[in-house]
Amino acid sequence: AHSYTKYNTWDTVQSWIASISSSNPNLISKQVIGSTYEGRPMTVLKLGKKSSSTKPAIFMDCGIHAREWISPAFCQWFVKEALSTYGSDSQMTSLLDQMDVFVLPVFNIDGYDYTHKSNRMWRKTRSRKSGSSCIGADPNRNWNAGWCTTGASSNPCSDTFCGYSPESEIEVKNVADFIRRNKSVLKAYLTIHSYSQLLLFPYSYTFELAAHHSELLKVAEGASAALRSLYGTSYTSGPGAATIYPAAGGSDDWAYDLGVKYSYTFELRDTGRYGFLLPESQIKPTCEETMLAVKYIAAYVQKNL
Ligand code: 0X9
Ligand code: ZN
Ligand code: ZN
Repeated sequence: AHSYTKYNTWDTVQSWIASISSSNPNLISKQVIGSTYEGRPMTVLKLGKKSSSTKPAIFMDCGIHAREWISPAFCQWFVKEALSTYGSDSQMTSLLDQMDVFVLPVFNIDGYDYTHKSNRMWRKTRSRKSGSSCIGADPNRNWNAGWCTTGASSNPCSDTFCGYSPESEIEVKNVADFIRRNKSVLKAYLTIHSYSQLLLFPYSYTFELAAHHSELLKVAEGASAALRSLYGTSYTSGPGAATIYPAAGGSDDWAYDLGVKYSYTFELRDTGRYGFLLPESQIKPTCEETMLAVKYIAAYVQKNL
C-alpha cells in the first residue's frame, strides 16, 4: 500500500498517481508525456486552480537517478502537501491560484524499478544498444548542454555515460520535448536528487558564472535558510561546477540555457552517513524541511512574474 513515509515501488507510485488525480479533479490533472525505454508511461501531474487564461508555471522532477529514493518520496510529499494545504495555507493557495506546478514524480522509472528488484545502487536508465553489453546512460549527462565535454564518460559501461548523443535516452527526450513545448509559461525548473545537502544552480558544464548568478545565489541562500529553520539541516548553495564538480549534460544547465531562469538542483539529505540508503524514518523530516525551500523559491518566482 502507498505511504508518504515509505519508499514506494513504481507499481505503488503508479496507482497513487491514478488515485490522487481522480480524487482531486479541481486542483490536479495528469498527462502522459511519453513512455520509458521499457514501455512504462511517464505521467506529469499538473497542480493548480483551473483558470481561463494560461498561467505561468514551475516544473519539478524527481528520480532522475534511480537509487536516490528520497527524491521520488519528496515529489509525492509535495503533491500531498499542495492538495491538503490549498485553502488553508495562504502561500500555497496563492501559488496554485496564480501558477501551475508540473510534477514528474519519477523520471527514470525503469531504473527506479530496477533498484527495487535487482540492484539497489543502480543510477542510470535501462536502455540497450547493440555493440555494447553495458546497459543504460546517465540521464543527467544526456542533455544538450555542453554535452559530454566534462565530468561525463563516453564509455557505455560507466555510471556517468553521457549516451550515444544528446537526448538519446527516451526519458530525457520526452521531458525535454515537454519543457520545450511549455517554454513560454515555465518560470522555474527544479530537479530533486540526493545526497549531499546542496542547492545548486548553473553552470556545471563550465566555471563561467551564469548571467543571473547573483540573483540565483541570493534565492538559493534564502531557500537554504528557510530549510534550515525547521531542524537545523545545513545546505551549501552555489553553481554546480564549483560547488560539487564540473559535469556537463545536466538538466539544470539545459533548462537555464533554454531560458528558464530559476533553474535549481536540490541534493537532499544526508551528507554521507547513510547516503542513498537514507532510512525511512528521515522521509518526513526531509520532506517537511525541503517543502520550505521549494515554497521559498516558488514565492520568489511568483513575486517576480
Ligand atoms: O552528478 C549529478 O548529476 C548530480 N549529483 S548526483 O549525486 N545526484 O548524481 C549533480 C548535478 C548538478 N548539475 C549538473 N551537473 N548539471
Ligand atoms: Zn542524482
Ligand atoms: Zn506537512
